[in-house]
Amino acid sequence: MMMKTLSRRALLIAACAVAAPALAHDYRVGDLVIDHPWARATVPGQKAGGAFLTIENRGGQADRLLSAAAPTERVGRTEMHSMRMEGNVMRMREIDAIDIPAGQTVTLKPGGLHLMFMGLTAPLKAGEKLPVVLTFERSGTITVEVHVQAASAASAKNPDGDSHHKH
Ligand SMILES: [Cu+2]
Repeated sequence: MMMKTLSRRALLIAACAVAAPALAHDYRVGDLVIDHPWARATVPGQKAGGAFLTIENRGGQADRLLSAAAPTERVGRTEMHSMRMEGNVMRMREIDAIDIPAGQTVTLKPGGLHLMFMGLTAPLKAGEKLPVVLTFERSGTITVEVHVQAASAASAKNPDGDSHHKH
């Protein structure tokens, strides 16, 4: 009995070792490599939160991100946003698609293009993972895990990605 317990534990450890490469946290679909999807933790009452990732197109043909969706009741809907300065105010607006040119890497990051979880019913907590379904025009659909990270002190300088947004 003891032996059985031990060997099961050994198996679990082995399984974890095998799973380790997943910690690299990137995904491939078609010619696209999607790296490090993450979102900012939100505070109670905050209705929207930004999510970010990089998309590298290793192929010879352009692709486009057509939609993102978080299949959880905690998120009302997920939008794609761009940001630009209007005078001294950073404003964001919803866009229909994000172009992923052939051979290029598009970075969704605070202050730039981003995904926006709208209508949050509960805060996103640091350490959580949220599945998000990305649909590309050419490469199809893939589900990635968005890792929720604490909003860093540095991010307070960037008027993006969370409740400071002006629509
Ligand atoms: Cu936004």
